[in-house]
Amino acid sequence: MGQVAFINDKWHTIVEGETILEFVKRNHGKDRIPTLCDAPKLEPFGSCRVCSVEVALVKDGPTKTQASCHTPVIPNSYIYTDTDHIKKLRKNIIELVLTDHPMDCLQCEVNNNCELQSVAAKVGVRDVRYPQGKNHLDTPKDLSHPYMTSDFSKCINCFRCVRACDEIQGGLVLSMAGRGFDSHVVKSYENNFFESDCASCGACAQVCPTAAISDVFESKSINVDEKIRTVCSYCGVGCNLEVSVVSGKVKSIQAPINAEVNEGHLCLKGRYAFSFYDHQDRIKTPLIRRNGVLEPTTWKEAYDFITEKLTAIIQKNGPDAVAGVSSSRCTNEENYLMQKFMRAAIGTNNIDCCARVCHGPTAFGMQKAFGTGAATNSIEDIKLTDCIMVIGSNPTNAHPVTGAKIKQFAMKGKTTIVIDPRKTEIAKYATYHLQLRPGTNVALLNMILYYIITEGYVSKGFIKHRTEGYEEFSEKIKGIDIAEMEKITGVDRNLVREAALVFDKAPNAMLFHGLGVTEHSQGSHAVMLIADLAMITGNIGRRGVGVNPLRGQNNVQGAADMGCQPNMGAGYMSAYDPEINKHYEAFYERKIPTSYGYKIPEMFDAALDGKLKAMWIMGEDVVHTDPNTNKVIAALESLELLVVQELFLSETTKHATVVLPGASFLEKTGTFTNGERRIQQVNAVVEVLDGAKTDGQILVDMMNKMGYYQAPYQPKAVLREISKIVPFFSGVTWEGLGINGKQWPVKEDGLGTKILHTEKFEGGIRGKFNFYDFKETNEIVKNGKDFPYILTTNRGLEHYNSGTMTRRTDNVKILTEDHLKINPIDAEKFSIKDEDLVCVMSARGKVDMRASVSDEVKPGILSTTFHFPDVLLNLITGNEHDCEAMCPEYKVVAVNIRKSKGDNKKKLDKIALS
Ligand SMILES: Nc1nc2c(c(=O)[nH]1)N[C@H]1C(S)=C(S)[C@@H](COP(=O)(O)OP(=O)(O)OC[C@H]3O[C@@H](n4cnc5c(=O)[nH]c(N)nc54)[C@H](O)[C@@H]3O)O[C@H]1N2
Ligand SMILES: Nc1nc2c(c(=O)[nH]1)N[C@H]1C(S)=C(S)[C@@H](COP(=O)(O)OP(=O)(O)OC[C@H]3O[C@@H](n4cnc5c(=O)[nH]c(N)nc54)[C@H](O)[C@@H]3O)O[C@H]1N2
Ligand SMILES: [Mo]
Repeated sequence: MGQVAFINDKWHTIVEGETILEFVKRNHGKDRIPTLCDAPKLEPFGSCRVCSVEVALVKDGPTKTQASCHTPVIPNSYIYTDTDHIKKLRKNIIELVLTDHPMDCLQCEVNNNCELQSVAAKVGVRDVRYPQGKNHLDTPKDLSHPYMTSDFSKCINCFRCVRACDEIQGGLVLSMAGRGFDSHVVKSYENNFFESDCASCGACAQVCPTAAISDVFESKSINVDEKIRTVCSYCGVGCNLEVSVVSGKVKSIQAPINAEVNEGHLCLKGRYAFSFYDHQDRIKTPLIRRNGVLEPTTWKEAYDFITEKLTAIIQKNGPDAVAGVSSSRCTNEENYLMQKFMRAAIGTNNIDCCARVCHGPTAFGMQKAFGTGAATNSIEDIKLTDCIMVIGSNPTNAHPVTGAKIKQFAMKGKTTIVIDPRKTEIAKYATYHLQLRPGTNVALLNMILYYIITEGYVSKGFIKHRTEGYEEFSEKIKGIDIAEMEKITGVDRNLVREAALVFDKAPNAMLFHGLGVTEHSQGSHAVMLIADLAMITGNIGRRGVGVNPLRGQNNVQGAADMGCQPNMGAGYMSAYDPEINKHYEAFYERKIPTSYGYKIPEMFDAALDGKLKAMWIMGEDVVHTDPNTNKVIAALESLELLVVQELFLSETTKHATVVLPGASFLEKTGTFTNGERRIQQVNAVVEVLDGAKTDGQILVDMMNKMGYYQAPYQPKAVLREISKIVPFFSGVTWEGLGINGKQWPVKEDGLGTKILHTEKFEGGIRGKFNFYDFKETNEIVKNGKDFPYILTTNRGLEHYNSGTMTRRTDNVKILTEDHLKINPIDAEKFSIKDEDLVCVMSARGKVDMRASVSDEVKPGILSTTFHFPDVLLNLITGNEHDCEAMCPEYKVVAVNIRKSKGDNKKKLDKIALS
């Protein structure tokens, strides 16, 4: 038995390191001691002292009053939680706190959940004997922000918001000013959320125990009918949401404290950007194009129309004249059905998803090196690592909850290395920022590998026991021309050397990478060099290490797992191998093709060649987001049938023959798999919009219409089917997933896997070293002379990909346009000032956008986001793609610029006011 202490004379065993408050909560329930400044997920603070207890070192000995939240339990001590002295003290404190709070607080009156009032009731305070004491009651309310508001007259100086901003978000926007009676919360800019550096994560509003800071949705003051747990449908972090529902509508969203993924944190998209779901622009009936116009029709008519067309196309041209694009925004069950629809009902392997334009090279490269294409570790490992290298990833915008964790790591001065052509937010706090020219990852990674191999310590044991091909690989690395690589990357070799050796020395180092690695002609090569880096330093197979791609869409991991790629079926088994095919045929009870299937870019080429006649696109806006928009449009226009399953009319539906109204994640049940392989329950929060159907339902209807029997759509039954065919889902059951999900592989006994490749690489293989030399992209070789600037893309925090959803929320009030980041030296050359319109021209076309002059990029380099269709940035991106996985080279576009009058700026489609 371990050491003990006594609570009100009853003994209990102590858990090492716990505070008195934790000790009492664990043994006598969470309500035994009232608290105010204490809050889950925040460090103990000890300022309000409501949680005080009396502690004696010997039985009946003299006691000392101590704030339990930040005092460690002393072995054999005697803790008294409710003595008369303590009760009086607490009452007194709360009375004083209440003098800081307005007597007529409406929030307190209507709100049963007001934390301050409930603490007051708990300690027995009804009336306040002291006069109102605070002298900042006249602080104006902050009404600047669409989502967050403050009224500091209600503030009780508990510091919870300041600590949440600091400890949860790493925001440093809120702080305390003044002393004593005068002390008060201030924001970094004029007490104004909107103009401050606030990331609008809402963590402060969630922790505030009064309504000094709150959501404008006023969640705290409304009695909700129901709170339902589900998973966010924006990025691949997979944050859990607690959705409050009032009269069948979403009222507000909070971050569940017990969510393993997001631990009480969310970003502004997850917490606030939900109003798209019942926006009046939602498509409410199927639409068929007649005489060039999309006209409303019935489901029956739409299904009959599609069935007839598809059947005729298949009869005339064979099933390979049909192709499907699945949606990483949809559930696993829906993605599974989409590929089954194509393979079993239509009879083609022409099925793909947005992983193609995203992390396809990650899956390919990691599969080649490690035998599995997925992230090796879990995000929680950030707590356990000594060094983080972030390559071509901008997580504070694109994966904000993970980004906040990495940012905090860097802010604490822990070793952080950022490889990015832009000064990203994390780069500002990083130990090293290697600001390379876009498109030169392979050269830079080779330099890093060179310094480790020639001057550092390679992990000989790991290399010997776990890998193959090191000798040949290291010889090639030693042969690289450092001076040449230095010139190519534009990064000082000494800086690279230092960063490389620091990374090498760290006992545990984690690698994170994003699209800055994959969306290049050498994307897969760079991924394999990252795998090499992990292997030579032995950073594989334990906590706090690994290769961790920050996967993009909420369910892009799942879409690929479910078989939404041409060459592999559900569970990543080869779709082209006749032996394996027998297994699929037996399971689907249908002849399944082994013929080559098109990847997305090949689909467009085949359409232009007249080989592909029909496409079925579920939840992707390819006209907006795939490269070389004019080519995509020409391809879609040459089809005989284009079916689009969508929430909204998009750039793509402009070319559709039939549009079918799908349902959003808030209306659906099923599972999503996040970027750390975590399969989580998605629960419908509201009814499916009148007139729409869940995407799963649509697919099942169509499979049956096309003569393939698929049982009535029930997501949980589909999950059962998946668990029988996907080997790493074999132990997955709906109930077994619980509230925090499970990381695959989930074995028969239901056990998930936090870390891959612990003893062996998957499949028992040895890790494979691969060497690649830098090769200049054709885009520069062919077009660099005429178009001497390099344009690269990144993401804005507030908008998501094509923006069809976020542009239908108040996020448009925060970020209204795509801007071109241009270095002051280049801006000067063209007399370009902030907000001037700039024409950006490439070999494909031209677009106009507003300038934002900034040293975030080096001279010669330009950068922008791609969220707004009035720019339609992909008009200028090209056809170059990763040599292995065909991921488009979005990140290197040879362009030229000039000042513009705005004649290339398109008119935004009118979005109805929400
Ligand atoms: N707010 C928001 N979040 C999103 C999305 C969104 O649209 N908006 N989209 C989601 C999706 S689908 C995805 S895939 C993820 C993407 O998330 P990220 O992978 O972070 O994607 P990006 O911001 O496009 O690019 C990452 C970084 O790569 C850098 N970069 C460009 N070229 C190079 C290069 O040659 N080398 C290196 N080392 N770096 C380079 C860019 O400057 C940028 O900082 O985000 C997801 N989350
Ligand atoms: N220039 C440039 N272009 C890029 C990139 C880049 O870095 N630079 N990044 C690329 C990357 S990584 C990606 S992943 C792609 C993303 O490209 P897309 O997948 O086209 O982007 P989204 O905006 O996420 O589009 C999803 C569509 O699905 C709809 N939708 C959402 N939920 C549902 C649902 O439940 N059911 C149905 N039926 N529809 C739904 C939305 O309304 C939206 O129109 O963009 C790529 N394009
Ligand atoms: Mo993506």
